[in-house]
Amino acid sequence: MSDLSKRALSTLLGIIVFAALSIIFLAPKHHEKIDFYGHKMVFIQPREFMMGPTSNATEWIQENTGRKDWTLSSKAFPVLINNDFYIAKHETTVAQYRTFVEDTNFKTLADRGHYPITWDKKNKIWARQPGYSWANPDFDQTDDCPVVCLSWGDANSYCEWLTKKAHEAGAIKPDWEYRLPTEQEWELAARAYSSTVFIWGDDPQDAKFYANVLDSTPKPDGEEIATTHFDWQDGFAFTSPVGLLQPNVYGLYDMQGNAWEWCINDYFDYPDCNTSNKFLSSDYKFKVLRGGSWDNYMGSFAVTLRRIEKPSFASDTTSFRVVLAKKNEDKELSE
Ligand SMILES: [Ca+2]
Ligand SMILES: [Ca+2]
Repeated sequence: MSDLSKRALSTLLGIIVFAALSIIFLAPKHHEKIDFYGHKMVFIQPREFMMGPTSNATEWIQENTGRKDWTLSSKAFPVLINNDFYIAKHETTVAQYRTFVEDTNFKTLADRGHYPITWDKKNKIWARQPGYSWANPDFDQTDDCPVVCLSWGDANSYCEWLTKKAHEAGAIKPDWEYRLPTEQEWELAARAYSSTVFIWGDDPQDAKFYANVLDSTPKPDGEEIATTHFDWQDGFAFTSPVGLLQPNVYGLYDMQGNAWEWCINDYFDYPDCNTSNKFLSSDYKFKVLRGGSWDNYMGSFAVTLRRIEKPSFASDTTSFRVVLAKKNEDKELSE
């Protein structure tokens, strides 16, 4: 090979190596999936989207749930999310929450005597019953099931701990944090690019592919199943391990069903809310849960449906998933 050819080959190799290194080091970092303490995170592209029920969704929810107080919106409205954020692929699990409790000796509201709502089999009512908590719900769970029986504060405390751990480990930038999603972020992530009643379309029967719902799976103790339930058996009378069914377009699992998910912002009326992605301090003392659970039937799975509860509310259906985002200096939380 002539010197000229060798130089040409060397130059070519140099270009290839430079191009490869450029791809590795100069590619947008924000598309990386960050996995800290087992939280696999998915980047959600900031953009404007239509939040709240489309007209057909509003009609459908009101006809099928009779719970207008959970929707309170007559039409969809545009929301601009202009901050980068990641959202966890999965609900937070029993094992993840246990790591937090063991590290901090944290006491949830239930551990302090404010027991979660569970099903009173004797009196056949939902009631606060002593003894139940995230570590001991009223049914068996495996470590990879969503942790339940959590109040808003119980969920928020986990996020604060995770942020502290991540900063200590240098896993996230100092001005980023783990926290609960805003409703805007949750709904954008859940909908992906859909405008249908459910994340999978308009047919509630397709829930069987995407969501652990209230179905006809027999209860282990032979307990009677509520009369309004889906007529298939998904094999789970209570929570299921996270990620068993199909994800949405973003690759997020159990956005509908399995466990309700707390959002960080105060409850606010639609459409008189700030249409950007703020935390919305207000006079209200309520928070919002999204997505429905193992104990819900059709209406609760409308992607826009809002379950409004006091921050101290907890039941054997309440859980959360984390978001990773730059700290919001504007946030003002009611508590
Ligand atoms: Ca089920
Ligand atoms: Ca869920």
